Amino acid sequence: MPAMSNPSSTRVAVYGLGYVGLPVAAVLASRGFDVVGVDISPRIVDTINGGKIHIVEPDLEMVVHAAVSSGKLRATLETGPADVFIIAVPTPFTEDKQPDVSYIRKAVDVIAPQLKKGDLIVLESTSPVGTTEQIRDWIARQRPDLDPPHADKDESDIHIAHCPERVLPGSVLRELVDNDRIVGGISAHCAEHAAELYQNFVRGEMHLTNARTAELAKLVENAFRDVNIAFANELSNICDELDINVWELISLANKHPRVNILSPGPGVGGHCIAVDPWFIIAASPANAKVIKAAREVNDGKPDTVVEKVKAAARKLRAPVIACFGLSYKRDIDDLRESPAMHIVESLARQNVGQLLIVEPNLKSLPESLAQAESVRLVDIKEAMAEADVILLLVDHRQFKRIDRDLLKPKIVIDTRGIWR
Ligand code: SAJ
Repeated sequence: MPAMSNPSSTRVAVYGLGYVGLPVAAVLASRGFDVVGVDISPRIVDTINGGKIHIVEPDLEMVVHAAVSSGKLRATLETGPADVFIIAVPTPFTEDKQPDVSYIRKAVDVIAPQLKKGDLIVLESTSPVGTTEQIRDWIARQRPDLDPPHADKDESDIHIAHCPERVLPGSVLRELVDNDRIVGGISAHCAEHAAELYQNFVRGEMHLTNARTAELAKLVENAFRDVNIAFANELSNICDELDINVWELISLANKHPRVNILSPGPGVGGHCIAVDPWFIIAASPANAKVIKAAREVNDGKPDTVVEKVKAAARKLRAPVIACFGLSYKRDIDDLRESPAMHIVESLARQNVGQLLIVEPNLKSLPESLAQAESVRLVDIKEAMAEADVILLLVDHRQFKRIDRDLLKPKIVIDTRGIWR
């Protein structure tokens, strides 16, 4: 499949400059496209136009800085016409665990008036099944002058496809280029047009399909991981009850050639794995039984950890508890759906003791904790000197290097098994 013929004369507008949109925008700019990044936050727009980034992601700042300096990437609050529109906005869920596609709707409302014949719209955001077709219907209502794509029709004035992002936070730049991509078009031509775009920077294979299959494939990938992590978390609960070391157990079971159990932890966080399975459950509640049970096991894990800490604190007169890590996983600053945050907030709310937080990826505590009197952000040294209870929540690389002898006199609750 040929790459898009002339990147320098193709303008790409990327909506949403977050963990997905910003790397995509920067990489497209580095391949010579004329890229406009659109975000609703003036702070994010200013940061990027200054050649800097607002998130922690290895090497990304370098690529953004180069793209901005070369004039190929600029961020803006308002948009104009483009040839390609990429939507990379959040798709959270509501309180009753229903998908919320309102950010996509808002982006489409801004894009629709700017569309012209031949334009391509790509939805990168993880989305419930049917969203790409929904985008087509929203546009058709606003732009009756444009012939919209349909599965059973070869030609259309515009093309719409879903090309779900699959990058792992912490390895985004490598995975953006190396991973295979699923490209789901509303029609076959839509998929081909989107694949041409991605061909410019993706070294992995392109797999063309329809939009609904692409939507479900993305959700299923994350549900698969959630179910497997739930299995590990359930094992850790069983092992606690039976007084067996779960880490030893898993490493022994994994010696079997067809067994590969993942690692238990304090719960599952992030904006993807803890969220996406609910989109499947909402769409097919009667069938998604294992997927739902897995969500419940993983969501229950933070409270199990809180109970362990409370039991340890009860043995002390004025407990000082050092909580190592707040982010949802190692070596990033992302706090979204973080089980560590949930645990620390719960301990603070219940006044379990004085809480010393160690989080090398943050310069200050998030607002929900900054106000609490009993909570302080400290460095590793201070935490080790003052705490009676050491609660390991995130396996950041700095924590792995801690001298095991310093841990000996402490009550250690290691939810990730890094000090075993
Ligand atoms: N976790 C465990 N035990 C494990 C592995 C992970 O407790 O053995 C926890 C992590 O600590 C974290 C959560 O699970 O709290 C999720 O972390 P992750 O590294 O598995 O995944 P994410 O959420 O950072 O990224 C996922 C990836 N999906 C898959 O691996 C199937 C990524 O490829 C997706 O692009 C991303 O979701 C997304 O945006 O959907």
